[in-house]
Amino acid sequence: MMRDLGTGKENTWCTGCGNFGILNAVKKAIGELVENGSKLSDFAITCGIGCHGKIFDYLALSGIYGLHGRGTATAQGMKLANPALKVISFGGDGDSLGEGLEHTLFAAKRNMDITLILHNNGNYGLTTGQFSPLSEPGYKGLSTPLGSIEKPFRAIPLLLEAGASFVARGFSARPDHLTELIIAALNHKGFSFIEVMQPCVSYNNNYAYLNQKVKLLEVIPTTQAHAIDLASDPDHVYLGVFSRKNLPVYHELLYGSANPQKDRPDYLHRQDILHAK
Ligand SMILES: Cc1ncc(C[n+]2csc(CCOP(=O)(O)OP(=O)(O)O)c2C)c(N)n1
Ligand code: SF4
Repeated sequence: MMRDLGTGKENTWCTGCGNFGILNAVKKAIGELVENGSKLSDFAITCGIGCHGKIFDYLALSGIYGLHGRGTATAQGMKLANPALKVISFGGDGDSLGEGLEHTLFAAKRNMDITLILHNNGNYGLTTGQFSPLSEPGYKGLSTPLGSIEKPFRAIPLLLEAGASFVARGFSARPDHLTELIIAALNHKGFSFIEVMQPCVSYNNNYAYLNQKVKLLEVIPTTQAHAIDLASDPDHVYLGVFSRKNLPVYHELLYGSANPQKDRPDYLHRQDILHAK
């Protein structure tokens, strides 16, 4: 029987929030990996601050509840301290591409062997609907009552340009497809990024729009230019894998196959090194 990764904590997401689909897909993906030989202790999670971050409370996994925008910074530290871990970072669109933009882009640039799951609800949900770097033009919220006049970032082109070696998009209302993407991302060696389109029923209920526009990619695009075109298509929200490349990963460039935690000299040996003349 598949292990239940729930914590029993009271769930405070709004009824109908897309975060539920993401939580279920993550549980299913990790459950399947555990059935196929991984151990729960192989996984570690981190998050930023926002509605997305509450997923930390609902998953019985070890990790660090990060600061706003610092989920990928925390994840990089965890991976470098113990490269044997599969580290998953959960970020919001404001969190990862606003406050934490530089951490996200540099983690991708380094091809850090971690997974970032971006909960893209197109606004700052927890703080009641301010516009985010991914809000569509015209988005009306607390800080843009007349509609946003800014052009949004497109997460997939941004992360592809930054150097992410696995880039995909899922939809919270297609949990089986999302589960497959999460398994593929966790099995990928290198920086894996999944943009999850997620309605925020309270401040940006784009469920009907997304449901009508989503379309599955049939194959992985063979060029970055084609991947960017498809990811930016104004008429469709393509779902699937946009790019998957085998590239050197940061911790191996740094340490080779060593693991600083497991290979750490004991206390007396460290004292000897410290006091050696
Ligand atoms: C440095 C810092 N700035 C601002 C805040 C206040 N704050 C908390 S959550 C949040 C917005 C979260 O939006 P997003 O990351 O898109 O996540 P969502 O709630 O939509 O899942 C803000 C601005 C904070 N906690 N820390
Ligand atoms: S405010 Fe939006 S993102 Fe936050 S729990 Fe409610 S529906 Fe979900």
